Amino acid sequence: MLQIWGRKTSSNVQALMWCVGELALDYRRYDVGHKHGGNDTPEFLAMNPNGTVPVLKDDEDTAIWETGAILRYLAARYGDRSFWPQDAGRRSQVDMWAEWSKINVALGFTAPIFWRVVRTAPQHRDQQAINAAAEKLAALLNIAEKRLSAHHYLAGDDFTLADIQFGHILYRYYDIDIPRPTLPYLDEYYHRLACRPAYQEHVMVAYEELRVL
Ligand SMILES: N[C@@H](CCC(=O)N[C@@H](CS)C(=O)NCC(=O)O)C(=O)O
Repeated sequence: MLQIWGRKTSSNVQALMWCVGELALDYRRYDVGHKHGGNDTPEFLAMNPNGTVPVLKDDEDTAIWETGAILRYLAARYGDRSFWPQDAGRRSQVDMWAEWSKINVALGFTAPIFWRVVRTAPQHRDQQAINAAAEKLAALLNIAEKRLSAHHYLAGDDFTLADIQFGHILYRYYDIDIPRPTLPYLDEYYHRLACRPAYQEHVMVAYEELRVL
């Protein structure tokens, strides 16, 4: 059985848990990080010297950290060929969109926007910085919009690992109060993701405990 360390309000843990849910894998998850603590103990740091979540163990000896690496591990080990193609050429397309999503979209949303809106007290909120980050993110989402106007999913017509890396931030993106461009294909795509039981269970999670008032 998989063992997973990480609180369910962490966006990286959500990406991992969504993947675990899609692949219907058995797991035990331990609440670690933020208000739960537990990520600065010698035992935890021996698994992940960065003190961050998530961490995954699929056997007693090997800990894996870095969400992208964990997702690729699960996809390679447990995914089918449409989720994570075996052919290197086809896989490169899924990997490319997954990497793009992690580096640009997720990192362009979480700290510059989500943290500034939800994890910052209203009197300290920098609306100008939020608007600038939202504009930068909109340029990226426009790329996704074009892609989704021609394909059902980000890497093509199958649901793949790229959708996990991209789609896991969309619940929060649509839920918080920020300026959003009109992107009808992205809206439809999000509604398709929101119909998936694993998305509902692991991504559409209340984040009130993170809010700074
Ligand atoms: N690059 C790492 C980043 C991990 C990371 O920053 N995780 C955050 C949660 S999303 C964390 O551990 N924060 C400290 C905490 O929860 O206490 C990854 O992709 O796994």
